[in-house]
Amino acid sequence: MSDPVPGQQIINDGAVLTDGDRIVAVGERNSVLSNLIPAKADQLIQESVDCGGGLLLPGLIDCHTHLVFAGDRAREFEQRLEGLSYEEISRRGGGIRSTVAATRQSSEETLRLAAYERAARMCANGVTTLEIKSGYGLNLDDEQKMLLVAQSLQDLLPVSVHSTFLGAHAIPEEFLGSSDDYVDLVCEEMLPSVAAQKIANSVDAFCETIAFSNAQIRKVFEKARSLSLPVRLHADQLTNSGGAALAAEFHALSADHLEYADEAGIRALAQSGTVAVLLPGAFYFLNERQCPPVELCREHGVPIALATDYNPGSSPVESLLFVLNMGCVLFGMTPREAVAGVTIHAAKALGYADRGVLAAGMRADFAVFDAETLAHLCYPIGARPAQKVVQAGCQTQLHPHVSV
Ligand code: DI6
Ligand code: FE
Repeated sequence: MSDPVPGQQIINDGAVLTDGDRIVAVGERNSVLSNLIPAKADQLIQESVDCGGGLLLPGLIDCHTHLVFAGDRAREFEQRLEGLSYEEISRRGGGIRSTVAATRQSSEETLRLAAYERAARMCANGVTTLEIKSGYGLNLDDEQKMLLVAQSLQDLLPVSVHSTFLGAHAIPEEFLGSSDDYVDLVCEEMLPSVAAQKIANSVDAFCETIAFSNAQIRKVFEKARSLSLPVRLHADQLTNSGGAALAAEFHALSADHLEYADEAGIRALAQSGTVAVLLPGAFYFLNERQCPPVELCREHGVPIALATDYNPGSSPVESLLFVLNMGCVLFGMTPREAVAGVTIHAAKALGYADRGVLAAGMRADFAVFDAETLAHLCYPIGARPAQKVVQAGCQTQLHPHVSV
């Protein structure tokens, strides 16, 4: 299939040659093999894996999750079914703050075990890079605990973790009525400590009427910039608060959600090179009506990534494959755009130039699916996990009992 976009071409009868954790060559089988001295090809190839005609993609990248948490929000799910809104539940002290209470009470080991189980199921779906946010601790000790748990997952599973400090996620109980004091704590104590310990790769914040104002987020981002930490933003999810423009002003890696972003916001993202991360799981689960501006992103050339937003309150969605389906059905994306959203554009949303594309020099992260075309991958719901997953050049063991 010819396609002008590099890295988005489907090659029939293709092959990938790797050396250690890197790709050496990719293309049609014959041309890949011609990279090798023919007489020595057998000796040079130490291991060959037949993918059985499956669809081999770059390892999938879930660039927005909150998967370290304790407890659940099933009671709030019921309250929403009874007619209460997500914002109203939050104003009554539930929402993010109820997960904060459970997470603070949970030991690092208990959190790790639960997060490990969730991440293992995501890996079985072909995920090889996972972004994980803090934001349910909201004090230095508990934020630190979450970030350490997040980072430790890459020692336990075949996955690379990008950890994100989300101290400005919600105003903690003890700072209700004095949110500026909490923002000062984030800027003066938490951010410097997180940066010194190198436990976060980036900084996120929640810009919303029920969370932090633009002025407060500007303070957090200025501090992050002074510590050389890149930023990203939960922007314009429930209202248009100018979040997209704020993210662009700080050259954020990504602006996430964006349901209520307007054309000025999208134009600003285009100019700053910020990726739009769309989260159809939260849109679906909160029963939202306002779709994010996909067409404006296309018009202005803003790359669109898709992610699970996996969290107990607004998106209890573990499957990035289901997110592909929702991106198509709910947001009108094409299967090709959806797959680009969990590979090449998701890599950009995390600031990575070494993955998300099958090309020489890139990381040897792959997932193989029993699918003929990208449409075959996007259309079933919850049916087929990955058949094979390779991370950093090593084929990973897929545990059937944890696959979904
Ligand atoms: N927006 C979201 O969708 C998640 N965080 C955020 O800022 C929700 C987190 C939660 O409800 O626990
Ligand atoms: Fe989120």
